[in-house]
Amino acid sequence: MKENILVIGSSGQIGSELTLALRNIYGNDNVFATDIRESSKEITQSGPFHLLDVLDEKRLIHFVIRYKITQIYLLAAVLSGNAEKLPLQAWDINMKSLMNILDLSREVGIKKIFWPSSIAVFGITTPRVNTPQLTIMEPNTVYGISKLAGERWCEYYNNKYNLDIRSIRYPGLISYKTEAGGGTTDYAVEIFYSAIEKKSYECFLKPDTTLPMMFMPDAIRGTTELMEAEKSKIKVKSSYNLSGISFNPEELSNEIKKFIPEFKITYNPDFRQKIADSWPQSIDDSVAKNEWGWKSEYDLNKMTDIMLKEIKKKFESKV
Ligand code: AKB
Repeated sequence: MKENILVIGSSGQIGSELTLALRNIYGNDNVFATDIRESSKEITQSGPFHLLDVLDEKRLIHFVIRYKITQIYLLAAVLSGNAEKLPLQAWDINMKSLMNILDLSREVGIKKIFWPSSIAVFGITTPRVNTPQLTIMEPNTVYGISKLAGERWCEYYNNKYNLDIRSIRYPGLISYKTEAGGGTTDYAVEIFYSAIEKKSYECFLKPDTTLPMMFMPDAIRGTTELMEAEKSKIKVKSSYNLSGISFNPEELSNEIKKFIPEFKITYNPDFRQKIADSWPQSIDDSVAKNEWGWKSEYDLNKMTDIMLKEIKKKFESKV
């Protein structure tokens, strides 16, 4: 059966790359990119793009029926740092968007749904090193609470309505295609732009704040591999732990200095330090490895090399 894929949030950090990866798999015209703001030319000129608000239930269901959508990737969310500034609006957006998609999918029979969870579902009472798939989860951020609630709803719709919803607890994602979007881990994106532009960076986290991170190509491949895995292999109905590279600002700065020796970092922790201190330092992803063969491919050096090269190209193309 022909697959028609709806991507909600194609202008965001994950959506801007996942849309292109899905178009490579399913064909450009079969992947409908949507967002509340215009997406990149790479997306709007390679296949269908529509302005669409996932909170507009009527327009959403008309869109899904009109374009015979069979799979939905819901990537719209307010990330951790921004969510603390507007708690109730962030909760509203993060939860209403998911509930709209879950209920619409049950009603019209969507075959598969992807929804991103996060390491933010863990809190200060969670074991922080090699955080297990099943463990204590007492998040103390709006974003983390919304992601934990979302995981429970995904499992509920999986069990009650047999909806095939699949999810990944993304660590901090690092990419060069879009700039940082209000997350606590986004220092690890901003630092590369600042290193190229100013050979320096003021970091909003302490030097020894170790967090689980992942280069975007690994995250995109992990997402498509999860979505293409045999349904019988997918035993986790909430969200999978996935691990990439764990590092702290000092270690990242030292890696950048291998390519830009004159790079200087300073530290000025802000409100996001408390969020980072409540998150794991590393993740145990053995369940994803065993159930559907997940394996990360990028290390810190390889990621740093590519990030600096690609961001340098972006600056040079603006000249
Ligand atoms: C954030 O920092 O809020 C996100 C996340 C870890 O989910 N990048």
